[in-house]
Amino acid sequence: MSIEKGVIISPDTRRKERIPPGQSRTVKWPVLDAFGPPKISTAEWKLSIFGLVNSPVDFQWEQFLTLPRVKVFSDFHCVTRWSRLDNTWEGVSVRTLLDLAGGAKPEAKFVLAYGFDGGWTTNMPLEEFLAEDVLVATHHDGEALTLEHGGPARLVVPRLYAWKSAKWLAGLELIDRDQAGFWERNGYHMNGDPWTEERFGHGW
Ligand SMILES: Nc1nc2c(c(=O)[nH]1)N[C@H]1C(S)=C(S)[C@@H](COP(=O)(O)O)O[C@H]1N2
Ligand SMILES: [Mo]
Repeated sequence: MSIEKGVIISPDTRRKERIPPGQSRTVKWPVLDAFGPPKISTAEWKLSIFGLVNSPVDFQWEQFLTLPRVKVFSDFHCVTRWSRLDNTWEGVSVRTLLDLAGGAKPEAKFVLAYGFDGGWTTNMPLEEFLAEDVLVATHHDGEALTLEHGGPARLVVPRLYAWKSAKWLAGLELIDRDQAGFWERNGYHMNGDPWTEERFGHGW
């Protein structure tokens, strides 16, 4: 398949075997979440970058849409064993968002992502979060993200299991010590690398 010019290609899509161990391919795109979609109007929508950053910032929807945009081609692996290949996401690189928040303080080592769905969170190492293919997406395969898939905007972290890709993204908090998010408190892995099957167990 041919990929548009200028698209960031997630390195895992270049593997000879693109399906991680214990996964199988789905062509459809299942919907998975803990509580179902929250109600969010773009008028009330706000994305906060806070915690261990030099100048915490909130973006309103209209403002968010004026930020420089990227496209990322990547695969999506859910810990419940389905993998959806060949996704093109469009949105704003988290590197851009962090720059606009004045950059990370030196003691920042982890990130907590917050959803609008009732305090849902997920955690990950700052290093994984800052990979080139991580973005806050507003579009998937050329269409605005539907509410069920996390619209108006969701985090996408292609190199980790899909539960780290927070739907209905409300905030990104940089922290110094790892803190378990919603599924992590319920037994899912603190890191979540699909290639080494970091499905369960805290690693802390
Ligand atoms: N805010 C929020 N984000 C979430 C979840 C959730 O419950 N709330 N579920 C996660 C899980 S377990 C998966 S597999 C993916 C699924 O994304 P999809 O429904 O678009 O396939 O979203 C992740 N992001
Ligand atoms: Mo999941």
